[in-house]
Amino acid sequence: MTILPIIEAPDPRLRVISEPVAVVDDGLRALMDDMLATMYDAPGIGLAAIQVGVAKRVLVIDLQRRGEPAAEGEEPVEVREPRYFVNPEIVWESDEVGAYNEGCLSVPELFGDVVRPLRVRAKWLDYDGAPHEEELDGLLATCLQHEMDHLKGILFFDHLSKLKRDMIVKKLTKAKRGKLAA
Ligand code: GNR
Ligand code: NI
Repeated sequence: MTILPIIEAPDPRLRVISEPVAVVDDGLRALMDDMLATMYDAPGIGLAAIQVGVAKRVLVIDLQRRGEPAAEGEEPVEVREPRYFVNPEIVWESDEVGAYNEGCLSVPELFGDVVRPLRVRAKWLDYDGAPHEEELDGLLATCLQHEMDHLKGILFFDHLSKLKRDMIVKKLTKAKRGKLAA
């Protein structure tokens, strides 16, 4: 498994529209393994393939809830629950919306309150190419919508007011200039 470099905004590659996957094969599974390793390393709770430069409709999510301590006095163990979404589609969304203070691995250290439907019904293929359809809520629903935006070249700050968006883009551009000069 390889930890891949994560593309950071502003970068035109993050605006590319991702293409549907034709078959879930070993090559795609290797990409999903690398994406998961990259996401855990970052660390983040989700990653879309385009964030590592691959324009395919593939994303991984692990909300990484902290588990119970294995024994009294010990550190809680990380419960890994990776979820793989290939060719995800939202087939229904709730009228009820909510705001969540979102971040993004491609927008380091910057956050903004994004309003989205609280519940969605989604269809996708899993790691083995098997179809699923489920109604999702909570952070999983928020994260799935955030990741699916990446597949359309949309970043979380595109949902904010122009004032807040401009502020974020300015900070990102400045940070990038600093890195290039270093
Ligand atoms: O790690 C991440 N955290 C997060 C927090 C709130 C809403 C969405 C996210 S996704 C983000 C990882 C990422 O950039 N995925 O594209
Ligand atoms: Ni993101």
